[in-house]
Amino acid sequence: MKTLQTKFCNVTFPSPLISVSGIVTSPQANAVLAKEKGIGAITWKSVSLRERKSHPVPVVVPYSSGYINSVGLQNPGLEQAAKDILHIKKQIRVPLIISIVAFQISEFYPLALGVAKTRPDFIEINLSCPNVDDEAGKPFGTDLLMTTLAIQEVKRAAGDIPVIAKLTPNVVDITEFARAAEEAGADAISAINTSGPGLLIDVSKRKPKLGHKIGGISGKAIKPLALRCVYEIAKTVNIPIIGIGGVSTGEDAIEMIMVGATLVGVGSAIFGVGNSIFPKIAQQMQDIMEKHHIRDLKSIKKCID
Ligand code: RRO
Repeated sequence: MKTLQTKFCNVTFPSPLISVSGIVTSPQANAVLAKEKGIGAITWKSVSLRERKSHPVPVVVPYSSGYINSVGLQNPGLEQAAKDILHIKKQIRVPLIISIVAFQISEFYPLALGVAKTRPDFIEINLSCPNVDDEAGKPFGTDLLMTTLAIQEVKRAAGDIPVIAKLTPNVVDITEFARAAEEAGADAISAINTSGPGLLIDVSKRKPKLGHKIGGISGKAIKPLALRCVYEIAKTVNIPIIGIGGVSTGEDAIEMIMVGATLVGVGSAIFGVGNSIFPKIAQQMQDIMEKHHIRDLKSIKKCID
């Protein structure tokens, strides 16, 4: 049996397959997911300084090529999240990545400091949230200066905890943002967050299917976009990458590693299949490795010119 064990930022992961932020939201459900065979790490739903309620339902809608969502950054806020994290940390044996989200640059330092006190293995900065510092309401991750400032603030608070910058694909040149993230001190990059936003219409009701009308596109539809982004980022920076977007099979995961990812995020497929998607993808990866004489995952990483 080929090993899937993977080193990422000097932390050992039992598998490169990790849950992405925002799919499994309740603390206890994450503790259950962490026990699944083939899972390498858990990523927590983005935490903000203060509690946020969800957008009007439905907040996630499936369609023929994936999903669109507009959950609205629903989370209980830092104080409650810190208690939840400390409680769940005792129950899980895989690395824990805590995602954070802020609406002004000045929020990042106190937020990251509060999260760092819970001693997660990683802090991930979600740079694709609405940015109320900016009148246009753009996510931080579409502005190079904001990307730099957000990462610098989180790095200042995180101490020895490695920081991952989660990039949005909704920019003209994602490599500029990857370079800015590396130069600002990010220890790793995750890419991509949802694409779009998109819109689906219910013809019978003559209205949008999502309660919030528009939302991020995920799942199968964005796999080629994610592969292209990871490919370009891997050519640009020297820090490791978590490849995210439309992964639901072992072949998808191997493709992500071939274009330069070290870890591979699984998101929408958890909605579709449930927690058993992890042992399923892990087994398929091992079968592909056997069939194609792949010694280990390191030997195929970034093998595409
Ligand atoms: O909560 C959301 O609506 C959400 C978040 Br924080 C995110 O990062 N990406 C997304 O598609 N939805």
